[in-house]
Amino acid sequence: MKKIAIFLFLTTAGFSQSIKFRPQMIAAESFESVGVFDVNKDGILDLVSGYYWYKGPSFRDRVYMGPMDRHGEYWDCFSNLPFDVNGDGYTDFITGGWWSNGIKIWENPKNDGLGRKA
Ligand SMILES: [Ca+2]
Ligand SMILES: [Ca+2]
Repeated sequence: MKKIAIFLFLTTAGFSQSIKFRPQMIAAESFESVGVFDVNKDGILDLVSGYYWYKGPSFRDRVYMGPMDRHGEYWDCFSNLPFDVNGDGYTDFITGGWWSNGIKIWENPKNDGLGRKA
């Protein structure tokens, strides 16, 4: 089983100090990629991976976003690129996979979740 792990940025000040990382277990789900951006615009970075987003800073609470296609052992989400596609000030994300032969835009509906846009 694949596991999602991120490395937290633990620097305290300046560029002259060394950067330290520590692994943190987020969830046991297995997806192909993860994006990092502020989903709910509270000033805290969140994680988006597969059909969930995980609320920062603890990433313990997850929000289901909607169905996602699966092909064998792979999910059709080989990237999670944050971008405000519709220019409303809320970050959406762009994903795509080998089997979909295209890209998909998940539009941020400005509340506590994300939805799929054709
Ligand atoms: Ca946030
Ligand atoms: Ca947007």
